[in-house]
Amino acid sequence: MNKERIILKLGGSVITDKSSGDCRVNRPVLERIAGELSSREGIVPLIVHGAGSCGHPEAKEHHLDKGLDHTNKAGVFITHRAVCNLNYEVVNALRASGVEAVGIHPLDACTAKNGRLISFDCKPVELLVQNGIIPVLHGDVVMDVGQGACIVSGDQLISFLAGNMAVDRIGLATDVAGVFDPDGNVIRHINKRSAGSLEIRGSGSTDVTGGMRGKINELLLLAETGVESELFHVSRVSDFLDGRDNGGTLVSP
Ligand code: IP8
Repeated sequence: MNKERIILKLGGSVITDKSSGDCRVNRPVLERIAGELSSREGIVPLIVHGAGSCGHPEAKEHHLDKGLDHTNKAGVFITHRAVCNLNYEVVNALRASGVEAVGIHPLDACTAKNGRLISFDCKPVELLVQNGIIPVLHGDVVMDVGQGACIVSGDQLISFLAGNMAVDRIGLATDVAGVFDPDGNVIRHINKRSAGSLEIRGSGSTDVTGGMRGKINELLLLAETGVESELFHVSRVSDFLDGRDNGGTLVSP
């Protein structure tokens, strides 16, 4: 049987508690998702996760989204430490469920220019997948040839991976059911044309990567390269993994 290669993004707001300013990992959610992944033989997943309360507050405090200057160098270490700690928790949850996984840290492997990734050697990720080990990547602070440093979101990483590796499906588990229309109904399908007229509300104020609007912009860029993605509520992860309707929003070319 040919296994399906899937990128699953776990939104920072689903794997952490963003209600307080402090880093709080949502372990029950991580354990549930790890259990879902461990029970699916026909899938080869790549996991990407966001930062939530373990990285966004630090990135904002040190204004790393605006670049590096003589005042915020310590922010590189502090922000990276926060997301790496979260990454360690995600990897541990997977391994505790019997899923072999290892963390990949963008700061170590990526270069950006004015906030956009310009290089990332995907070969180690490809070899991990081929050898049955799940790579777990995350949004991170990345060194930037234009502005010193920047914040690369997990969504931008998905685009990069999908552009440089063979992937069958891409799904983003979030704390909302999808993109909503003004009446509060999930818009089941968006593309570049229909997205132009959408009013998309941002998420919390600590989100330095643009919240839902940033996410949709990134997925539309991905769609322009011919790759579609699905955004759905975290409670529908099993539907996504099994290829059933997940009630969310499909972003397509
Ligand atoms: O939560 C942001 O990644 P995202 C990464 O996917 C940092 O937007 C370090 C704030």
